[in-house]
Amino acid sequence: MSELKGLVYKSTGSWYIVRDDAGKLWNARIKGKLKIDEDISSTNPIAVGDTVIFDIEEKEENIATIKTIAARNNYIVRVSPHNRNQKHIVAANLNAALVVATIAEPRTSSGFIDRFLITAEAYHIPAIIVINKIDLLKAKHQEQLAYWQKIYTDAGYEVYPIVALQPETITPLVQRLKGITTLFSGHSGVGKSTLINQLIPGMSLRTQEVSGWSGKGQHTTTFAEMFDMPEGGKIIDTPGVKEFGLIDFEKEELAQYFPEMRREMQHCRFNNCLHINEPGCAVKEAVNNETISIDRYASYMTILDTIEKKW
Ligand SMILES: Nc1nc2c(ncn2[C@@H]2O[C@H](COP(=O)(O)OP(=O)(O)OP(=O)(O)O)[C@@H](O)[C@H]2O)c(=O)[nH]1
Ligand SMILES: [Mg+2]
Ligand SMILES: [Zn+2]
Repeated sequence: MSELKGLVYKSTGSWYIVRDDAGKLWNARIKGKLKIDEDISSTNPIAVGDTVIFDIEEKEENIATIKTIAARNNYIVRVSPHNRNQKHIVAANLNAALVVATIAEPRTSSGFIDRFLITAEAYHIPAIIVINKIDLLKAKHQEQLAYWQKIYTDAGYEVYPIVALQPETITPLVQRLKGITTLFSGHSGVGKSTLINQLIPGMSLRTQEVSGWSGKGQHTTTFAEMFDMPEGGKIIDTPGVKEFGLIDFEKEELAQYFPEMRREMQHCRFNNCLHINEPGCAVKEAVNNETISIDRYASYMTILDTIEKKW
C-alpha cells in the first residue's frame, strides 16, 4: 500500500534519516528481516547513499520501516585495522571518493593516502586528493606539498591544494564536485566539515580545533551524513578515521590498484610478476628511470608485506 522510495541521508546506528522523492524526511528503521542481494558481511546493513523502499509506520511522526535496499552501483568499505572481520560500509552509490589530507595540524602520512587510494581503486571509484590548510605551511612543508602534487599527479590523480577557510582557493574543486555524489574522508581535524561549510552556503556543521597538546583532531563529526549542494551534487561528510584498513585481496592484485603500475605491468616478462626482483620486470624498470615514484613503490612494497598469502 503506502510503499515509498527514498535516499538515506544519515545513519545513526539503528535509525536512518531517509528523504523520499517528494523531499520529505523520515525516521526509518529496519524491522524484522531485510532483503539484501549482496553478500557483504558488514557491521551496518544500510549506508548513507543507499536507495531504500520503506513503509510508513506512523505518518504523523514521520516514522517508517525499511523493507529493501535497491541494488547499489557501488559502495566503499572500510576494514577495522584491529579486527579484519569488521567491515563497515562507509557509503553507497558514489561518483567520487575524496580524501582530505594535511601536511601539518594534523599530519597525514602518504601511507594513509595510498591506502585510501587503493580502496577507491578496488571499488572502481574515482579518487580525488585535497590537501588542506596550506596556509599553515612552513618552508620545509612547501617542499612536501610540491612533492605530493608531483607524485600523485604523475600517478594519475587530481590534486587540489586548498585553504578551506578561504573561498577563493576552492573554486576549481567546486567545479569538479558539481552534480556528482562525493564521499569525504580523512583523519579527524583535517577540515572535512569546514570545507563542506564553504561548499554549501548557510551550512554550519560543527567544527573543532585540533587539540594543541596532541596535534590531533577531536572527532567532532560522529556519524556519516549526506548534504545537497546548491547547484546540484551531494557530499557525504564522515567521521575522521585513524586508519583506512584495506579490504582483503591477493598479493597478485595489489599492483592493479596503483594506476601507474597498472600501466607498466603488462610489459613484465612474467604475468604473475609481483614486481619485487623478478627478471624483466617493467615496473622495477619504471622505478629505476623515475617514471614511477620511488615512494609510491615503497608504499606498494610495505603494503604487499602486510597481505597474507592464502594457500
Ligand atoms: N589554518 C587552517 N585551519 C583550518 C583549515 N580548514 C580547517 N581548519 C580548522 O581545522 C579544525 C578542524 O576542522 P574540522 O572541519 O572540524 O575537521 P574534520 O575533518 O571535520 O574533523 P572530524 O569531524 O573530527 O573528523 C577547525 O578548527 C578548523 O577551523 C584551513 O584551511 N586552514
Ligand atoms: Mg567533521
Ligand atoms: Zn613486474
